[in-house]
Amino acid sequence: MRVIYSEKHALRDAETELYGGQLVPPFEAPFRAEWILKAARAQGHKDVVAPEAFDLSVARKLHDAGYLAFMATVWERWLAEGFKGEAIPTCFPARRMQANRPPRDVDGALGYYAFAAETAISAGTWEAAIASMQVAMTGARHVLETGKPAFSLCRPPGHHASIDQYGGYCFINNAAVAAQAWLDGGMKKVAILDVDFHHGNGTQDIFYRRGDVFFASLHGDPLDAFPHFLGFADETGEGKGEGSTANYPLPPGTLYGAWKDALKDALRRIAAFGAEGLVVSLGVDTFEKDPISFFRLSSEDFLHYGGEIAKAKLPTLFCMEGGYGVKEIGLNAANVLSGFEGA
Ligand code: SP5
Ligand code: ZN
Repeated sequence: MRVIYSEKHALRDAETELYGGQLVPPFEAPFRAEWILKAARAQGHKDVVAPEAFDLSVARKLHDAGYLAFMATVWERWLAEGFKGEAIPTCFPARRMQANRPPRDVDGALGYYAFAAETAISAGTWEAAIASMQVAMTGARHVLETGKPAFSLCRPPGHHASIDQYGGYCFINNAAVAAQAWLDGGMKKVAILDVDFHHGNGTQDIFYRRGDVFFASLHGDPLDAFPHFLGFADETGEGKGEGSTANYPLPPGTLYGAWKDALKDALRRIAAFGAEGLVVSLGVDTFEKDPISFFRLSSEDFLHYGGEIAKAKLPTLFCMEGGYGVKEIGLNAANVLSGFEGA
């Protein structure tokens, strides 16, 4: 399978993540993309290309203009304040406060445009996020033009980035941009299948009121897992989007059997929707040894579910999302691609 990879991912190299009351080295770090690329190559996915130089015009259709302007300048503004650490928000528009006036002050603006505080902004973050989006768009173009599948090795990930908020290690919603690029290129209906351990709150937010993109997500129950405040089964879409969101929250300790049942139901819903293309938000943090997650998939299970996704027989783009800490993230991601092609 064609793999799209940019060395610019390495520009996203924050020193800190707020975790357990400490500033620790981030789980979402450059080694991830390197290990995944190596494992993909080792399984024969050797057609690796660099991304094309797409601008932000498709992203501008999905993300708020004020949000994108903030992201482009926040690091310089933070430095200009004379702060010594990385940019982390401390004050949020909480219940019964006003969330309609982006503050002038950079500290305030961070809280306005972030939904979570674990993700520190550092030098190079925005450049890497744009490169990651280009990786997704280049994969989308390849699938649209050839009908063949592709793996966009996106880093930083994207599925938590909403219309106007970053967090969960995500800044631009790569999978959403890829789906929009397909619609702009002539597809009438697209599906996004999110198999990352965490709910794709950003992707859901972006398409919640639209009828042209079906969003299905299998994830840790928000009552037990990040992002905690979205991803419940009763969220089904709104207005033109009513019925085009499907959430499968699953409990701690979930094994492949129950996970696969949810996957099959999601794929059935996607087929009924009439999607012409499938973007897979591919997180491998469902692995049994993932350091921050609680599903129990084995490396073989990834191979198997790649085959299940292939049964949809749709033009398919895989966009890398999460998966942390352990050597097997490469094996598990490559197994999904190999399972897809072997089916
Ligand atoms: C793309 C992606 O996978 N983003 C995930 C961001 C999760 N960040 C918050 C992690 C909090 C983990 N809490 C773990 C508790 C373990 N008992
Ligand atoms: Zn995740």
